[in-house]
Amino acid sequence: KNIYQNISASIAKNEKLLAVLIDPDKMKLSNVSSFISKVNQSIATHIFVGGSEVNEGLTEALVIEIKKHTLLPVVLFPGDVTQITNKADGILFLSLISGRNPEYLIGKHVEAVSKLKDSDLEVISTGYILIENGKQTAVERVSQTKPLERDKIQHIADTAKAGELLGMKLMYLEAGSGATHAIEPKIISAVKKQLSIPLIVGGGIRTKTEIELAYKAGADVIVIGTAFEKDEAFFNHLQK
Ligand code: 1GP
Repeated sequence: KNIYQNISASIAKNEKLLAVLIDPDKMKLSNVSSFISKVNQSIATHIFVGGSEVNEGLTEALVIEIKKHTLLPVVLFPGDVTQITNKADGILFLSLISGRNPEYLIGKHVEAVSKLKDSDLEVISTGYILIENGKQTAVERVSQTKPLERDKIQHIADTAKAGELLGMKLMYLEAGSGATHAIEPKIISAVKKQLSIPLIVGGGIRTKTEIELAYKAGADVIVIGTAFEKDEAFFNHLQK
């Protein structure tokens, strides 16, 4: 269990990381083998599994199937406690620090402890910051929180720094799955400047150019789900 250590080591070597996000509600088990073979041939370094709303039981079955086909670390990115399974390697223990709903700041975490204390999952404390994107996202609807305004860049950066000062190990800037616009580079760079922990960026990234811009602005890990769901040919542009 050294997911976090490996992320930090990669960043120290100036290597950029790419996580492919798989939503258990959208991926058919019968498609996992061919999808993962494309992931394996690409520059992807991690597989994240999760979604805002996932039927119980789907996550574990999906993780078991994914693990049959890859050696990449499989990390849970759960929208709810019901998505926790010991079959994965680690879990982003997310606190939605852009919002003010106590359930998503600490409540669900307390519920999760009974599942986590007997598991071998590497638990990685992660600050999760939702940034407005012009339309309501699933995270916003499910968590009943407001995203941070995208033009209040100092406030976004201060929120991220507060998370780091609270001891969070990773910071995740989220535009929302399927966002029309990815997080702007100027937001990424302002946040990065204040942080000394790794920065994850996701939501609405669908081209190689957007990936490069986000890396250049300071993203250490980029998360992409929808673009691969919609068109697996996108992997062809991201070969090793
Ligand atoms: C969503 O950040 C992730 O939580 C990925 O977003 O599905 O838009 O790639 P996309």
